[in-house]
Amino acid sequence: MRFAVLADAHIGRSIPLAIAEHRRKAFSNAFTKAVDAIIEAGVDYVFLCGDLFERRTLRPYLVQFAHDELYRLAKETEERHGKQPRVLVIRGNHDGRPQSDTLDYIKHPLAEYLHAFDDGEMTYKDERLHVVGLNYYDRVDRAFDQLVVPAFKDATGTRIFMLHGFIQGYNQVPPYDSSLTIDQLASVDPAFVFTGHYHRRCPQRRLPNGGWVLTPGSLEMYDFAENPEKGFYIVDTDGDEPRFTWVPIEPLHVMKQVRVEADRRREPTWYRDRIVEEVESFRGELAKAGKEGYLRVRVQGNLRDGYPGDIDLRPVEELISSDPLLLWVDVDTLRIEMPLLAGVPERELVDVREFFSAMGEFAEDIGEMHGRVREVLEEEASLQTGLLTPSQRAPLVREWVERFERRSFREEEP
Ligand SMILES: [Mn+2]
Repeated sequence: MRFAVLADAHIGRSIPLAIAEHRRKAFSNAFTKAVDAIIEAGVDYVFLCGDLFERRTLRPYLVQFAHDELYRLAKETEERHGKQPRVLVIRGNHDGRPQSDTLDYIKHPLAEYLHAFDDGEMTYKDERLHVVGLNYYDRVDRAFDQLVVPAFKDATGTRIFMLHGFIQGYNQVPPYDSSLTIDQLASVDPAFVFTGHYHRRCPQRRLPNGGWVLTPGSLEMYDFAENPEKGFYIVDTDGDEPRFTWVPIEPLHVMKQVRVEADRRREPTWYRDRIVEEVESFRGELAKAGKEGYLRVRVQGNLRDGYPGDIDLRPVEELISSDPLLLWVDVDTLRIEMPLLAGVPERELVDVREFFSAMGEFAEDIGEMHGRVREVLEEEASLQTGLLTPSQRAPLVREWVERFERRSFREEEP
Protein backbone atom coordinates (compact mmCIF):
# COMPACT_ATOMS: atom_id res chain seq x y z
CA MET A 1 0.00 0.00 0.00
CA ARG A 2 1.01 3.59 -0.57
CA PHE A 3 -0.08 6.42 1.72
CA ALA A 4 0.10 10.21 1.52
CA VAL A 5 0.28 11.77 4.98
CA LEU A 6 -0.33 15.47 5.29
CA ALA A 7 -1.69 17.98 7.77
CA ASP A 8 -2.37 21.61 8.51
CA ALA A 9 -3.11 22.87 5.01
CA HIS A 10 -4.85 25.90 6.59
CA ILE A 11 -6.60 26.80 3.35
CA GLY A 12 -7.81 30.40 3.59
CA ARG A 13 -5.26 31.62 6.11
CA SER A 14 -4.93 35.39 5.74
CA ILE A 15 -2.65 36.35 8.65
CA PRO A 16 -0.90 38.84 8.60
CA LEU A 17 -3.93 40.74 7.37
CA ALA A 18 -1.79 43.43 5.72
CA ILE A 19 -0.90 40.83 3.08
CA ALA A 20 -4.05 38.72 3.29
CA GLU A 21 -4.36 38.06 -0.45
CA HIS A 22 -0.75 36.91 -0.73
CA ARG A 23 -1.22 34.61 2.24
CA ARG A 24 -4.42 33.03 0.95
CA LYS A 25 -2.70 32.46 -2.37
CA ALA A 26 0.28 30.81 -0.66
CA PHE A 27 -1.85 28.26 1.21
CA SER A 28 -3.99 27.42 -1.82
CA ASN A 29 -0.83 27.06 -3.88
CA ALA A 30 0.70 24.65 -1.36
CA PHE A 31 -2.41 22.49 -1.34
CA THR A 32 -2.48 22.34 -5.15
CA LYS A 33 1.19 21.33 -5.21
CA ALA A 34 0.51 18.61 -2.65
CA VAL A 35 -2.41 17.29 -4.70
CA ASP A 36 -0.25 17.30 -7.86
CA ALA A 37 2.45 15.27 -6.10
CA ILE A 38 -0.08 12.84 -4.59
CA ILE A 39 -1.60 12.22 -8.02
CA GLU A 40 1.89 11.65 -9.38
CA ALA A 41 2.67 9.14 -6.63
CA GLY A 42 -0.53 7.15 -7.15
CA VAL A 43 -1.53 6.43 -3.57
CA ASP A 44 -4.16 4.13 -2.06
CA TYR A 45 -4.93 6.33 0.94
CA VAL A 46 -4.58 9.99 1.81
CA PHE A 47 -4.50 10.93 5.50
CA LEU A 48 -5.43 14.57 6.15
CA CYS A 49 -4.59 15.07 9.81
CA GLY A 50 -6.63 18.17 10.64
CA ASP A 51 -6.74 21.90 9.93
CA LEU A 52 -7.56 21.46 6.29
CA PHE A 53 -9.14 24.91 6.63
CA GLU A 54 -8.01 27.98 8.51
CA ARG A 55 -11.38 28.74 10.05
CA ARG A 56 -14.96 27.74 10.21
CA THR A 57 -16.21 30.68 8.13
CA LEU A 58 -14.46 30.95 4.82
CA ARG A 59 -14.99 32.59 1.49
CA PRO A 60 -17.15 30.24 -0.58
CA TYR A 61 -14.62 30.05 -3.42
CA LEU A 62 -12.07 28.53 -1.02
CA VAL A 63 -14.46 25.81 0.08
CA GLN A 64 -15.17 25.12 -3.57
CA PHE A 65 -11.44 25.08 -4.24
CA ALA A 66 -10.75 22.43 -1.56
CA HIS A 67 -13.66 20.34 -2.74
CA ASP A 68 -12.50 20.53 -6.38
CA GLU A 69 -8.90 19.70 -5.54
CA LEU A 70 -9.92 16.56 -3.63
CA TYR A 71 -12.16 15.54 -6.51
CA ARG A 72 -9.27 16.07 -8.93
CA LEU A 73 -7.03 13.95 -6.70
CA ALA A 74 -9.47 11.04 -6.77
CA LYS A 75 -10.32 11.31 -10.45
CA GLU A 76 -6.80 11.69 -11.81
CA THR A 77 -5.38 8.99 -9.55
CA GLU A 78 -7.93 6.62 -10.99
CA GLU A 79 -7.23 7.72 -14.56
CA ARG A 80 -3.48 7.49 -14.28
CA HIS A 81 -2.98 4.61 -11.87
CA GLY A 82 -6.20 2.65 -12.20
CA LYS A 83 -6.96 2.73 -8.48
CA GLN A 84 -9.49 4.52 -6.36
CA PRO A 85 -7.82 6.38 -3.53
CA ARG A 86 -9.49 6.92 -0.20
CA VAL A 87 -9.16 10.31 1.47
CA LEU A 88 -9.51 10.17 5.26
CA VAL A 89 -9.86 13.45 7.09
CA ILE A 90 -10.15 14.48 10.73
CA ARG A 91 -11.19 17.82 12.17
CA GLY A 92 -8.50 20.13 13.54
CA ASN A 93 -8.99 22.99 15.96
CA HIS A 94 -9.26 25.40 13.03
CA ASP A 95 -11.93 23.38 11.25
CA GLY A 96 -14.74 24.34 13.62
CA ARG A 97 -16.54 22.43 16.34
CA PRO A 98 -18.62 19.26 16.33
CA GLN A 99 -21.88 21.09 15.59
CA SER A 100 -20.46 23.51 13.02
CA ASP A 101 -17.78 21.76 11.11
CA THR A 102 -16.13 23.21 8.00
CA LEU A 103 -15.59 19.67 6.78
CA ASP A 104 -19.34 19.45 6.20
CA TYR A 105 -18.81 21.67 3.17
CA ILE A 106 -16.53 19.22 1.41
CA LYS A 107 -18.69 16.19 2.14
CA HIS A 108 -20.85 15.22 -0.76
CA PRO A 109 -23.11 12.19 -1.16
CA LEU A 110 -21.37 11.32 -4.43
CA ALA A 111 -17.87 11.84 -3.05
CA GLU A 112 -17.28 8.19 -2.19
CA TYR A 113 -13.54 8.76 -2.07
CA LEU A 114 -13.91 10.97 1.00
CA HIS A 115 -14.31 9.83 4.58
CA ALA A 116 -14.59 12.57 7.22
CA PHE A 117 -14.56 11.14 10.72
CA ASP A 118 -17.39 12.31 12.89
CA ASP A 119 -17.53 12.41 16.64
CA GLY A 120 -19.92 9.50 17.02
CA GLU A 121 -18.17 7.04 14.73
CA MET A 122 -14.41 7.21 15.04
CA THR A 123 -13.52 4.10 13.14
CA TYR A 124 -13.01 3.62 9.43
CA LYS A 125 -12.74 0.00 8.37
CA ASP A 126 -12.18 -1.73 5.07
CA GLU A 127 -10.57 -5.01 3.96
CA ARG A 128 -7.07 -3.65 4.62
CA LEU A 129 -7.22 -0.96 7.30
CA HIS A 130 -8.64 -0.24 10.73
CA VAL A 131 -8.29 3.53 11.15
CA VAL A 132 -9.28 5.40 14.30
CA GLY A 133 -9.63 9.12 13.60
CA LEU A 134 -9.74 11.40 16.62
CA ASN A 135 -11.07 14.88 15.87
CA TYR A 136 -9.58 17.75 17.84
CA TYR A 137 -10.24 17.87 21.58
CA ASP A 138 -8.80 20.35 24.08
CA ARG A 139 -7.89 17.43 26.35
CA VAL A 140 -6.39 14.93 23.98
CA ASP A 141 -5.19 12.74 26.88
CA ARG A 142 -8.73 12.30 28.20
CA ALA A 143 -10.18 11.74 24.71
CA PHE A 144 -7.56 9.07 24.13
CA ASP A 145 -8.61 7.00 27.16
CA GLN A 146 -12.33 7.44 26.62
CA LEU A 147 -12.59 7.17 22.84
CA VAL A 148 -9.44 5.83 21.22
CA VAL A 149 -8.61 2.86 23.43
CA PRO A 150 -12.09 1.29 23.02
CA ALA A 151 -12.09 2.02 19.26
CA PHE A 152 -9.01 -0.19 18.78
CA LYS A 153 -10.54 -3.13 20.62
CA ASP A 154 -10.82 -6.22 18.40
CA ALA A 155 -9.34 -4.37 15.42
CA THR A 156 -8.29 -6.40 12.41
CA GLY A 157 -6.13 -5.22 9.51
CA THR A 158 -3.45 -2.55 9.63
CA ARG A 159 -4.07 -0.43 12.70
CA ILE A 160 -3.75 3.31 12.12
CA PHE A 161 -4.40 6.16 14.51
CA MET A 162 -4.95 9.69 13.17
CA LEU A 163 -5.04 12.64 15.52
CA HIS A 164 -4.76 16.39 15.67
CA GLY A 165 -2.71 16.87 18.83
CA PHE A 166 0.77 16.95 20.30
CA ILE A 167 3.00 13.97 21.13
CA GLN A 168 5.26 14.43 24.15
CA GLY A 169 8.86 13.48 23.46
CA TYR A 170 8.34 13.68 19.70
CA ASN A 171 6.89 17.16 19.07
CA GLN A 172 8.07 20.13 21.10
CA VAL A 173 4.94 20.55 23.19
CA PRO A 174 4.19 24.10 24.39
CA PRO A 175 3.94 24.34 28.19
CA TYR A 176 0.48 23.58 29.62
CA ASP A 177 -0.80 22.08 26.36
CA SER A 178 -2.44 18.70 26.49
CA SER A 179 -0.51 15.90 24.79
CA LEU A 180 -0.13 12.15 24.46
CA THR A 181 2.99 10.18 25.27
CA ILE A 182 4.85 7.73 23.08
CA ASP A 183 3.90 4.97 25.56
CA GLN A 184 0.21 5.85 25.33
CA LEU A 185 0.39 5.57 21.55
CA ALA A 186 2.14 2.21 21.78
CA SER A 187 -0.51 0.93 24.19
CA VAL A 188 -3.10 0.60 21.38
CA ASP A 189 -0.52 -1.25 19.27
CA PRO A 190 -0.79 0.83 16.09
CA ALA A 191 1.19 0.15 12.93
CA PHE A 192 1.11 3.90 12.23
CA VAL A 193 0.20 7.07 14.08
CA PHE A 194 -0.25 10.10 11.81
CA THR A 195 -0.57 13.47 13.50
CA GLY A 196 -1.36 17.10 12.73
CA HIS A 197 -1.41 20.25 14.90
CA TYR A 198 2.37 20.46 15.27
CA HIS A 199 3.55 22.59 12.35
CA ARG A 200 7.15 21.49 12.11
CA ARG A 201 8.13 18.40 10.19
CA CYS A 202 9.26 15.51 12.42
CA PRO A 203 11.01 12.48 10.92
CA GLN A 204 9.35 9.11 11.49
CA ARG A 205 10.01 7.55 14.90
CA ARG A 206 9.62 3.94 15.91
CA LEU A 207 7.24 3.25 18.81
CA PRO A 208 7.97 0.72 21.58
CA ASN A 209 5.39 -1.68 20.06
CA GLY A 210 7.20 -1.64 16.70
CA GLY A 211 4.81 0.81 14.99
CA TRP A 212 5.65 4.28 13.72
CA VAL A 213 4.65 7.85 14.53
CA LEU A 214 4.86 10.57 11.89
CA THR A 215 4.18 14.33 11.91
CA PRO A 216 4.48 15.98 8.48
CA GLY A 217 3.95 19.58 9.75
CA SER A 218 2.10 22.34 7.94
CA LEU A 219 2.10 22.63 4.15
CA GLU A 220 3.06 26.30 4.14
CA MET A 221 4.76 28.80 6.42
CA TYR A 222 2.13 29.31 9.07
CA ASP A 223 4.03 32.02 10.88
CA PHE A 224 7.22 34.04 11.00
CA ALA A 225 10.16 32.38 12.76
CA GLU A 226 9.10 29.00 11.37
CA ASN A 227 11.41 26.66 9.56
CA PRO A 228 10.67 26.90 5.81
CA GLU A 229 11.00 23.12 5.44
CA LYS A 230 7.43 22.35 4.33
CA GLY A 231 5.84 19.38 2.62
CA PHE A 232 4.35 15.97 3.36
CA TYR A 233 5.19 12.25 3.44
CA ILE A 234 4.61 9.33 1.14
CA VAL A 235 4.69 6.01 3.02
CA ASP A 236 5.14 2.66 1.29
CA THR A 237 4.15 -0.33 3.37
CA ASP A 238 5.16 -3.17 1.04
CA GLY A 239 8.40 -4.86 2.03
CA ASP A 240 9.76 -5.77 5.44
CA GLU A 241 9.94 -2.21 6.71
CA PRO A 242 7.85 0.78 5.65
CA ARG A 243 9.60 3.39 3.53
CA PHE A 244 9.06 7.08 4.32
CA THR A 245 9.64 9.61 1.56
CA TRP A 246 9.58 13.32 2.25
CA VAL A 247 7.99 15.40 -0.52
CA PRO A 248 9.10 19.02 -0.12
CA ILE A 249 6.82 21.91 -1.07
CA GLU A 250 8.65 25.14 -1.51
CA PRO A 251 6.89 28.03 0.26
CA LEU A 252 5.49 30.53 -2.24
CA HIS A 253 7.12 33.51 -0.54
CA VAL A 254 10.18 34.07 1.59
CA MET A 255 8.90 34.74 5.09
CA LYS A 256 11.49 35.66 7.63
CA GLN A 257 11.95 37.16 11.06
CA VAL A 258 15.11 38.97 12.17
CA ARG A 259 16.18 40.80 15.30
CA VAL A 260 17.73 44.20 15.83
CA GLU A 261 19.16 44.37 19.32
CA ALA A 262 21.00 47.30 20.91
CA ASP A 263 24.01 46.52 23.12
CA ARG A 264 23.50 49.82 25.00
CA ARG A 265 21.38 52.97 24.89
CA ARG A 266 21.11 54.12 21.31
CA GLU A 267 19.68 57.04 19.37
CA PRO A 268 16.55 56.56 17.23
CA THR A 269 18.77 57.06 14.15
CA TRP A 270 20.93 54.07 15.18
CA TYR A 271 17.84 51.86 15.27
CA ARG A 272 16.64 53.25 11.96
CA ASP A 273 19.99 52.46 10.29
CA ARG A 274 20.09 48.87 11.64
CA ILE A 275 16.51 48.25 10.53
CA VAL A 276 17.23 49.58 7.04
CA GLU A 277 20.34 47.35 6.89
CA GLU A 278 18.24 44.29 7.71
CA VAL A 279 15.68 45.22 5.05
CA GLU A 280 18.45 45.74 2.50
CA SER A 281 19.99 42.39 3.29
CA PHE A 282 16.56 40.73 2.99
CA ARG A 283 16.10 42.39 -0.43
CA GLY A 284 19.35 40.73 -1.44
CA GLU A 285 17.95 37.34 -0.41
CA LEU A 286 14.76 37.94 -2.39
CA ALA A 287 16.69 38.96 -5.50
CA LYS A 288 18.87 35.86 -5.21
CA ALA A 289 15.86 33.56 -4.73
CA GLY A 290 13.84 35.42 -7.37
CA LYS A 291 10.89 35.32 -4.99
CA GLU A 292 8.57 37.75 -3.29
CA GLY A 293 8.70 37.92 0.45
CA TYR A 294 7.91 39.60 3.71
CA LEU A 295 10.03 40.40 6.71
CA ARG A 296 9.36 40.97 10.38
CA VAL A 297 11.98 42.98 12.27
CA ARG A 298 11.85 42.58 16.04
CA VAL A 299 13.57 45.52 17.66
CA GLN A 300 14.86 45.34 21.21
CA GLY A 301 16.96 47.66 23.38
CA ASN A 302 17.07 51.01 25.14
CA LEU A 303 16.57 54.43 23.60
CA ARG A 304 19.02 57.18 24.51
CA ASP A 305 16.40 59.81 23.80
CA GLY A 306 13.02 60.26 22.22
CA TYR A 307 10.32 57.66 21.63
CA PRO A 308 9.97 54.52 19.53
CA GLY A 309 7.87 56.71 17.22
CA ASP A 310 10.97 58.81 16.54
CA ILE A 311 12.58 55.90 14.71
CA ASP A 312 12.04 57.08 11.18
CA LEU A 313 10.69 54.21 9.10
CA ARG A 314 10.09 56.19 5.93
CA PRO A 315 13.21 54.69 4.26
CA VAL A 316 11.65 51.23 4.83
CA GLU A 317 8.37 52.34 3.29
CA GLU A 318 10.25 53.71 0.30
CA LEU A 319 11.99 50.36 -0.18
CA ILE A 320 8.66 48.54 -0.04
CA SER A 321 7.11 50.78 -2.66
CA SER A 322 10.16 50.67 -4.94
CA ASP A 323 10.96 46.94 -4.77
CA PRO A 324 8.24 44.69 -6.22
CA LEU A 325 9.72 41.62 -4.51
CA LEU A 326 9.43 43.19 -1.08
CA LEU A 327 5.76 42.72 -0.25
CA TRP A 328 5.74 43.87 3.34
CA VAL A 329 7.96 44.70 6.32
CA ASP A 330 6.60 44.64 9.83
CA VAL A 331 8.77 46.51 12.33
CA ASP A 332 7.90 45.50 15.87
CA THR A 333 9.18 48.09 18.37
CA LEU A 334 7.24 46.85 21.40
CA ARG A 335 10.44 45.69 23.11
CA ILE A 336 12.12 49.09 23.05
CA GLU A 337 12.68 50.70 26.45
CA MET A 338 12.33 54.45 26.62
CA PRO A 339 14.91 56.73 28.24
CA LEU A 340 14.55 57.35 31.98
CA LEU A 341 13.47 60.97 31.64
CA ALA A 342 11.14 60.41 28.76
CA GLY A 343 8.26 60.21 31.20
CA VAL A 344 8.10 63.98 31.74
CA PRO A 345 7.41 65.55 28.37
CA GLU A 346 4.31 67.20 29.73
CA ARG A 347 6.46 69.75 31.56
CA GLU A 348 6.52 71.76 28.35
CA LEU A 349 2.83 71.44 27.90
CA VAL A 350 1.86 73.45 30.96
CA ASP A 351 2.58 77.13 31.23
CA VAL A 352 3.15 77.56 34.94
CA ARG A 353 2.34 81.27 35.00
CA GLU A 354 -0.93 80.67 33.25
CA PHE A 355 -1.74 77.72 35.47
CA PHE A 356 -1.45 79.91 38.59
CA SER A 357 -2.94 83.00 37.01
CA ALA A 358 -5.75 83.07 39.60
CA MET A 359 -3.08 84.14 42.10
CA GLY A 360 -2.64 87.42 40.33
CA GLU A 361 0.84 88.96 40.26
CA PHE A 362 2.26 86.16 42.38
CA ALA A 363 1.87 83.86 39.39
CA GLU A 364 4.88 85.68 37.97
CA ASP A 365 6.92 84.79 41.09
CA ILE A 366 5.85 81.16 40.84
CA GLY A 367 6.84 81.05 37.19
CA GLU A 368 10.26 82.48 37.96
CA MET A 369 10.90 80.10 40.83
CA HIS A 370 9.74 77.14 38.81
CA GLY A 371 12.21 78.03 36.07
CA ARG A 372 15.07 78.49 38.57
CA VAL A 373 14.42 75.19 40.32
CA ARG A 374 14.36 73.39 37.01
CA GLU A 375 17.66 74.92 35.99
CA VAL A 376 19.31 73.91 39.23
CA LEU A 377 17.88 70.41 39.01
CA GLU A 378 19.22 69.99 35.50
CA GLU A 379 22.69 71.21 36.46
CA GLU A 380 23.18 69.82 39.92
CA ALA A 381 20.73 67.02 40.65
CA SER A 382 22.12 63.64 41.59
CA LEU A 383 22.25 61.23 38.63
CA GLN A 384 21.08 58.41 40.88
CA THR A 385 18.15 60.02 42.64
CA GLY A 386 17.34 63.04 40.48
CA LEU A 387 17.28 65.13 43.69
CA LEU A 388 19.27 68.03 45.19
CA THR A 389 21.28 67.72 48.36
CA PRO A 390 19.99 69.75 51.39
CA SER A 391 22.75 72.36 50.93
CA GLN A 392 21.87 72.80 47.25
CA ARG A 393 18.23 73.08 48.15
CA ALA A 394 18.61 75.56 51.03
CA PRO A 395 19.08 78.81 49.02
CA LEU A 396 16.03 77.96 46.90
CA VAL A 397 13.89 77.36 49.95
CA ARG A 398 15.09 80.63 51.46
CA GLU A 399 14.17 82.55 48.34
CA TRP A 400 10.72 80.94 48.21
CA VAL A 401 10.02 82.02 51.78
CA GLU A 402 11.16 85.57 51.07
CA ARG A 403 8.88 85.83 48.05
CA PHE A 404 5.95 84.54 50.08
CA GLU A 405 6.63 86.98 52.88
CA ARG A 406 6.68 89.95 50.53
CA ARG A 407 3.07 89.29 49.64
CA SER A 408 -0.08 88.91 51.61
CA PHE A 409 -2.70 86.54 50.28
CA ARG A 410 -5.71 87.97 52.02
CA GLU A 411 -8.37 88.88 49.57
CA GLU A 412 -8.56 92.57 48.95
CA GLU A 413 -11.59 94.27 50.42
CA PRO A 414 -14.19 95.11 47.83
MN1 LIG B 1 -2.76 23.88 12.62
